[in-house]
This record gives sequence, structure tokens and C-alpha cells, in this order.
Amino acid sequence: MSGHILALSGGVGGAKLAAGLCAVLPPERLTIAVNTGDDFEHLGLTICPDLDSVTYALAGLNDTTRGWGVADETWQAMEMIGRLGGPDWFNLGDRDLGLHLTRAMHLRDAKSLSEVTAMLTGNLGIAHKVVPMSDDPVRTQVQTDAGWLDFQHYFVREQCRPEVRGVRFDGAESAALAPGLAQALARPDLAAVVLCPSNPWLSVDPMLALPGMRENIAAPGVPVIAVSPLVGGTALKGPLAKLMAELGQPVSNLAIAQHYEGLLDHLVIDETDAADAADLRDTGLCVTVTQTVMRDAQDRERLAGEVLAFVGGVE
Ligand code: FO1
Repeated sequence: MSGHILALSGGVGGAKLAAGLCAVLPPERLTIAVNTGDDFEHLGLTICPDLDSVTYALAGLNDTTRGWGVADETWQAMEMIGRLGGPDWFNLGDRDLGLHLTRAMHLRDAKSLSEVTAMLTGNLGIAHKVVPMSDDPVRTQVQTDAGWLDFQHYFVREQCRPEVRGVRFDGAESAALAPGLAQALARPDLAAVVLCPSNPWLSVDPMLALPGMRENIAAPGVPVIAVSPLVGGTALKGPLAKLMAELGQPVSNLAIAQHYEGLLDHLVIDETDAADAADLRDTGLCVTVTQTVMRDAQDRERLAGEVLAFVGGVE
């Protein structure tokens, strides 16, 4: 295969496949566009959790046990914030704060989120292109019995406890695609769009909600390949299974495929869900059954290679 690959990623699970794609593709053949619906303003800073998870994973700085933030982190600033009566429900480690402060400084200097992301990833030695989905603010909110909650209030402060009745992406309708994402979509050599194993409703949908995004991706000629975030009929981590049930969806690969209906050509599912393959193929999808759990660099590279095999392999 030759040509360019566009990967759409959320946080932790998506970041792992993004790291695998970086290992098998040279920088000029890959753009990683990242969800910014989880972003929020906190302690006077703009926090971009999914961009940061991807950045830390590609720089080899990520904490693999916690799943977010930096490895070997210390928490002195957080402890002081708590003592001072500041908001300490969202944990920002000392090293992580270094990134947020640097980003805030550049954003205050009227640099775009794309420009700042390029600077931060470059300075951490990442050669591949990591771009936010948009430079305009888009904020994911979930509808609960207590009203609409900002995403991080739902996810971290409330620990995903409230039942979710709906999801919206505030600002998406008027947000422009970030230049790096628009350029990747417009490339005549775009060979495939990869939907990383991120939460379809919370992490991929904010990107699909941007004007032009669905139409561009659904255009004929460029295959769309998703890696299912379900393993053994449930989510490895995070609120996906609970959320699907609350939104009235069966927790199944078929529901994931139906959610991406009209976009998807190929679904990669875990070997523990092999029994789902026949029903998925009956809907007209190509299906790959493999190990989608990524425990180490070898797993990430192997899965990235299998995803790209659908479009003719890495070479
Ligand atoms: N997730 C948590 O569950 N608790 C936290 O305190 C927390 C802090 C945090 C700080 C920086 C960052 O980049 C991510 C952080 N996350 C935390 C993860 C984040 O809330 C979610 O993983 C994503 O938004 C979902 O993809």
C-alpha cells in the first residue's frame, strides 16, 4: 500500500493504536486527528486530555497503569491546590501541569491549538503529525437526570455514575476542521481512514459532528476501517458498555457497526468476539478477527499492521 492514512483517535485506547501506526508508518504517511470534545477550562488552563494522552503515548511518557497522564508523576501542586481550597477533583500531576502551563502560555499568545500542538509534540520528539480535530472549542456534554453535565464533570468528578440520556457537542456545528485534518481529508493519495478503538459515542462522534466530516469520510474511494473498542462483549475500560445500555443499545459489535452505518467498510473485532463475525459480514462489512488488546509495543505494531493489511499492507 502507498498513500496517506488518517487516524481518528480519542484518548487511551485510541492512543495505543496511534502509537502502533506511528511504529509502522513514516511521518509523511500518517495524520492523527484527535478528539477535543473532552477539553475543558480548569484552573485557568485549557486541558486537552485526549491530545495529551496521544502525545504522551507517542513520546513514550504515558502512565500505562493509570491510563492517563505521565509516568513517574508527582502530585505536589495538586496537594497545594487542595490545601488552598482550589478544585482538586481533577488530578493534574506536576509534570503534566508543565505541559498545560506551556500550552496556556502559547494559546494566550494567540497561537491556534493546532500550532501549539505541533510545537509541543515536536519538542517531545514526536515526528508524526498530531492534530486537534478543530481549533475552535467543541465541548462534549452528557444529559443526565440532573441536567446537562460537562464531560469531565461526568467522567471524572461524577465517575460516570449518572445515567446518560443523551450526548451533545456544544460548538460543533460552527467549528471548522483544523487545517491539518482538512488537508489530510483533501489529499488525493488518502488511502484509508482508521477509526481507533475509542468510544464511538463520546470520542469519535465529536469528530463526526464537525461540518463536512461525515460527508468527506463517507465519500467513495477511501475505505474506513474501525477497530472495535469492545472485547469479550464489553469495554476493557471506561463507561462504554454502561453508556450503550443507557442509550438503549445492545452492548455488541453489531451496535457499533450500526452506529457507524454509512461510513464503515471494515470492522476489526477481538478474537474473543469471533462469533459476531458472521452477523457483521451479513450486513456487507468486511471483518477481521484478531487480538485487539494492546498490552505492549509488539501488540500495538501487530494490530496496526493488520489494520493496514486491509488497504494492501504497510509497503
Ligand atoms: N481521568 C480520571 O479518571 N481522573 C483524573 O483525575 C484525570 C485527570 C487527567 C488529567 C490530565 C489528562 O490529560 C487526563 C486526565 N484524566 C483523568 C483522563 C481523562 O479525563 C479521560 O481519560 C479522557 O477525557 C477520556 O478519554
